Amino acid sequence: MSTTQSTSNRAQYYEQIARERLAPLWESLHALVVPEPKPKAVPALWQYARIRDLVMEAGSVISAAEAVRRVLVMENPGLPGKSAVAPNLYAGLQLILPGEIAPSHRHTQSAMRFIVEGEGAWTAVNGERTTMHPGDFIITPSWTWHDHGNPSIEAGGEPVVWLDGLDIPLVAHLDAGFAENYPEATQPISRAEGDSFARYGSNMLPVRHTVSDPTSPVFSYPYARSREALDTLYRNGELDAWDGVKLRYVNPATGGWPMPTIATFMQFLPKGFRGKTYRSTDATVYCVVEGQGTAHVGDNTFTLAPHDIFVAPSWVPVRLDADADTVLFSYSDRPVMAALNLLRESRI
Ligand code: GTQ
Repeated sequence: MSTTQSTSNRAQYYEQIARERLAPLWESLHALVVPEPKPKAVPALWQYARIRDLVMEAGSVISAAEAVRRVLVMENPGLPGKSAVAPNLYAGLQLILPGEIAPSHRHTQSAMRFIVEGEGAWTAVNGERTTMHPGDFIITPSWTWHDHGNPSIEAGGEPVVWLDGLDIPLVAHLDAGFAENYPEATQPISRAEGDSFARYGSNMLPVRHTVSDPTSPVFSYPYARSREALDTLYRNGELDAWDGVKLRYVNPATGGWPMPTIATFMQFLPKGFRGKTYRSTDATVYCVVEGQGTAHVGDNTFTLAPHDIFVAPSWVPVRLDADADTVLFSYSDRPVMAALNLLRESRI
């Protein structure tokens, strides 16, 4: 049989099977079962100095009340239209102006906030408010009521911007999204600010505490504490050739991650640090807290300044250099990868 004939036979055959909603695996096998990850997501950088004015301008485009959440979503150029920064992760910059409230709701998506700039806004979770300071990491776990607010200008309020990290694309992929609005703009406050931190965030737990779910009972992890820990470890001589000084945030009741789908980290890179190359199957979103340096992510060279955000997709090599003492916050889908036995990493 000639090649042309067999090609046309095949085409005819493919049409026939397509009518039965069947497809030939041998045409797609190589793309389905790959020797190593070939992410559609690409490394990408958002320089805060370029986008800050646009974030602030959102404040005159729409109110927080009308928007519900006034957020500019960071879309990975390799995943257009998907509101995804990586296949399982969402990232956005949320703005809340003095006097505004982002109304209370809950959803099955887990959310974290990392405060970028501005002081004094609050998030309420499970009947407790926490005041935001730059560098704080705050969680709003799956199915917990949460609302955000900012005191009026008269009360000293200023625009506050934070990075939202959620597992929206993962939950969408799993068809497990549920959401509802609270009947009031804000949830009732039932506990004083600082209550859960005192209870769970002091290297102690209530005497009869039992673990009933994987989510951390601490919902605010203040920057001052994290920064001091990194600083102390560095002064004690801790310095990893790949990570600098890197710690992960923890659920103090289990030793696990703060939330089941999102891992978070903070690392210190001393001035002059030239990191070795690392890669991992968890996709990671980084936010520069302090300092300046360079992130080599795949073929990209990202020059870093405070508040810049960049993403390293699965298995893309990452190498970090610091030109000044630098602090990086990051979040990833590592718990998901680890739970599914799909976490691989390589320190090169
Ligand atoms: O603050 O609850 O960026 O529900 C996206 C979805 C923030 C929030 C986002 C959300 C929120």
